[in-house]
Amino acid sequence: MTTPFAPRVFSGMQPTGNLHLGNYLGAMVNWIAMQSTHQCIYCVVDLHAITVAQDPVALRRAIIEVTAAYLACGLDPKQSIIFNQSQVAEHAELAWIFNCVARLGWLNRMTQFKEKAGKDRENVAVGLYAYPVLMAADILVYKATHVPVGDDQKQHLELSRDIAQKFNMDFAGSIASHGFGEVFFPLPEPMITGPATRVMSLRDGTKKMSKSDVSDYSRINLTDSPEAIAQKIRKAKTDPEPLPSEEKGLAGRAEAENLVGIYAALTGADVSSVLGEFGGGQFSRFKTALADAAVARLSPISADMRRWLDDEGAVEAVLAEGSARARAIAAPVMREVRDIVGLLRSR
Ligand code: AQP
Repeated sequence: MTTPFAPRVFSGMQPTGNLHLGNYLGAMVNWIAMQSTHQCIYCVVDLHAITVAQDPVALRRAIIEVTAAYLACGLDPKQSIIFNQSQVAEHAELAWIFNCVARLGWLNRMTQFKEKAGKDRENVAVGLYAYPVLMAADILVYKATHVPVGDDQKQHLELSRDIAQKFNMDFAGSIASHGFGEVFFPLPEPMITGPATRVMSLRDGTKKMSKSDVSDYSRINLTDSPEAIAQKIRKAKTDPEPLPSEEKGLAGRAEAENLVGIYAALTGADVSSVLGEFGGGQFSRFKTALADAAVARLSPISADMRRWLDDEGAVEAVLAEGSARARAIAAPVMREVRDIVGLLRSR
């Protein structure tokens, strides 16, 4: 089926701490590649970060650091729009409209909310519950068609599609009578195709690597020194068996599978050739090679990040310019949404 929507990419990361290898291999590598094929909009999603308590000073710092990481990884502000979410008020405005479109039953199924709220569900912020609705607004306020993310975001993307579809159906008459075509919002496609779509914790191969894990040893941060990377990999949990020589031997060995997957993603090799090289050997030799590969990939990024952080004003200027460009796309879409819903435009 042909779609009336020009291809456009949107994605974001939360400034809840340092970016880590999971963010990089699960999403960032894809973001960089898509810059040469698509119009891309990359956001630092600061309004998502405040769905859990943040220290204001640390949050401000994290917004700058995550932006510096974007730039150091290779996002190009001339090619792509790079900005922070809270500077474009249309995200929050469309999220409210979508709060009135999304159904409670849909949100009740979101596994990330259940994991993050845990046993304290009565006490968490309403914003944490409504997080996927804001995410739908982030994407759809730009009528984005493609969303490169890690595997953990699959369910949220499905919800974005459900919200877009319900809006298109609920307001079909108004959309047509305003001359906005048959459908107003595209159904955004998840692109879960990074070199490692789910990188797991170095301490527990059944949990995803995460910024908010209390143990810094669970993740490799893009800012870690070569010594810290080597030490974290040396201490990474493994099992007593040697590495298998074939892929099927990784079944039931979550930690081994994770480390081999990371090495394959970093070196561009496939898992079977990694096992061909290291299978039958002890973890120590493999871990040394893994640390070397991680340091080779991340050192230039952390060096470039430090250069950006020496000039915070330059980072803020990138965000200000990106926000103006983002607003120029979002504002007309939001004006049309107001027309469709029956709200008056401001004069
Ligand atoms: N472990 C992971 N493996 C692969 N991809 C991952 N992503 C996150 N963790 C992994 C992808 O990175 C992008 C940005 O994620 P985010 O900042 O929006 O927050 P998150 O998904 O909730 O990541 P964290 O690190 O776990 O943050 P906290 O701890 O603050 O919640 C997304 O595309 C995500 O899929």
